[in-house]
Amino acid sequence: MADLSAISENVVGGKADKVQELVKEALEEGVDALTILNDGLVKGMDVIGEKFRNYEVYLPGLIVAARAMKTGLAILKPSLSTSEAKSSVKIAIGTVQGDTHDIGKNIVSAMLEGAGFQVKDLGFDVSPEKFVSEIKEGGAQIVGMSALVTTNMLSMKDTIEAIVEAGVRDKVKVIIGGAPVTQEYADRIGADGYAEDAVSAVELVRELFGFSV
Ligand code: B1M
Repeated sequence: MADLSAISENVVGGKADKVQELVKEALEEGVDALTILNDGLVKGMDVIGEKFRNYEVYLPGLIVAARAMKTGLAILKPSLSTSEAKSSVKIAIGTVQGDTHDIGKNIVSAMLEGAGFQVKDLGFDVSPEKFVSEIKEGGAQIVGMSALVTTNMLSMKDTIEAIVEAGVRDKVKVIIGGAPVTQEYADRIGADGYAEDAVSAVELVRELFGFSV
């Protein structure tokens, strides 16, 4: 029986090889990819985040844990993205300017892709101008922004303002998320929606486009 707590522990310990092995084993045993993600990998990141906040680990520890998480996520990704039906909805998603945290954004991106949407992942540290050009030139109908550092949330506001200034606000729905982000903040900056996690992000996009959830 797959031991998902061992996956969390090895994420915390930054043991990428072990994480890779355990994630593969769990998949082979038929454990659902989303369960492995939430109860194994994400749980490990929560633990390391708490330790970082309490000065029990420092930046190098955080970096190796993030690397281990990403190794596991890479193995899970094909199982998270299993949808056959492709929707015509185009989504441009990225972590906002100044912010390099991309693990959560990568999960949201994979889940949206898995749900059949056409996702363009812009990576991290994405400028407002880049988002605007994805709407104007790339035809994005949804812009998804992620932020993990509280001060970088301001870049979400700046991006919405840039979209308004470029005259394309009516062409796009803006959705935001990330650990410090809230529905209240989304309302305040004029975003069309907020999602707490990747599953809710998929539901939100479906709702915004009138698909059944
Ligand atoms: Co950083 N970091 N980090 N970090 N880091 C946090 C965010 C922090 C809370 C840690 C802490 O103090 N406890 C803190 C921010 C404090 C604050 O602002 N309130 C912090 C800090 C301070 C920093 C640095 C400044 C540290 C330094 O240099 N001194 C630095 C900042 C660099 C920068 O961005 N400019 C930094 C760097 C790093 C690493 C590079 C080491 C690494 C990131 C690696 C990477 O992403 N490639 C890292 C990590 C790993 C973390 C923690 C531990 C974990 C983040 C994570 O991956 N969580 C984090 C503490 C924490 O959050 N517990 C922390 C797992 C992930 C699955 O969850 O990203 O929340 P999350 O995504 C979820 C939801 O939020 C949601 O769905 C996802 C899946 O369910 N979601 C969306 C996310 N985006 C969404 C978009 C949507 C919808 C939903 O719609 C578009």
